[in-house]
Amino acid sequence: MTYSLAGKRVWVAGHRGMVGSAIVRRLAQEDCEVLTAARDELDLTDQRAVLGWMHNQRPQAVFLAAARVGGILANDSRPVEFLRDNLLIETAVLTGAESVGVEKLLFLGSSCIYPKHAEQPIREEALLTGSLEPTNEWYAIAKIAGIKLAEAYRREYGCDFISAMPTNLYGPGDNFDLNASHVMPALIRKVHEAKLAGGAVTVWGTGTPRREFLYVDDCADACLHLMQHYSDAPHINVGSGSDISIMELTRLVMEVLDYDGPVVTDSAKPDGAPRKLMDSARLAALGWQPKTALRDGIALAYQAFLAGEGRGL
Ligand code: GFB
Repeated sequence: MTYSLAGKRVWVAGHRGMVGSAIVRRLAQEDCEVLTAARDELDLTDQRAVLGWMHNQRPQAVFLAAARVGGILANDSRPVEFLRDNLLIETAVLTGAESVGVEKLLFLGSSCIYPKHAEQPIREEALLTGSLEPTNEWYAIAKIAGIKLAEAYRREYGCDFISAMPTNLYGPGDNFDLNASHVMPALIRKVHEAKLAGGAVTVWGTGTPRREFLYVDDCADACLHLMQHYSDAPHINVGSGSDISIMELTRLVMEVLDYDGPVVTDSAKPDGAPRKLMDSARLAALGWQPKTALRDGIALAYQAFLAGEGRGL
């Protein structure tokens, strides 16, 4: 154990989001005090406000899960928000963390930081070795800047800031707004609605790209594992180790939701990266493995959707 959370004041920035709420759920198993700040209480893009809040609340550990996030269409159509707001959030929180002497901070990025045509499975060393996927380069550059800022604070101020790069996540609290969501919640909603109304399930693009998926509660568990057992500059991939084509995923979601209607593709929508399977061997070497199989995770995500646990419904 390199860092214990026992008895600590732990801030989950972005606690209402899918990842943040999963981290709050996981922290309930730890003996620590969880700090949160509602959006209307603290604007994370306002550096002065964040500094003031952190000086008042004095967190000892921070999970930075707050970010402007979205699927391929949202990223492609709102570049300013995805680049500017994510840069503002990470700068404010990391600067505040150094200022108040936070003992340990974990910064959450995304697998889209890697080059579009990176060798698969993608190792952490692939970062900045090639051009990015155009549909999410704005978000990717913001997240790469966050990794580098965490590294800079470690190097110049000795801050114990680490970075985790999760793959495509899904689960309770996801965004089901079809214009902003990622593919998994979109397919769950589309299949559910096709089942109720009949008709075809529309898949964006060609359905041939492959994606790796990790259930969000597994990601939260991995974040705590890294917080407790990892302390170094390089970012760490957090993946499930296997991928699936979007068309195969569509069939799997239809199986889990018990719907066997027609599937059509919408070639007017982008495919994005052809593949984004990560090599998570470093995380495995630290003693962590995911627990939730894809089929089981989809069933749990569907239950959460039916229970209204999500946004954009
Ligand atoms: O999940 P997704 O939006 O994001 O799209 P990315 C994954 C693949 O699913 C793409 C296809 O090839 C989409 O064309 N797809 C099929 C759909 N049907 C749908 C649909 O109804 N909705 C959506 N959204 N996709 C994201 C980045 O890239 O990965 C984010 O944009 C973040 O910034 C996230 O990094 C992890 O996997 O392509």
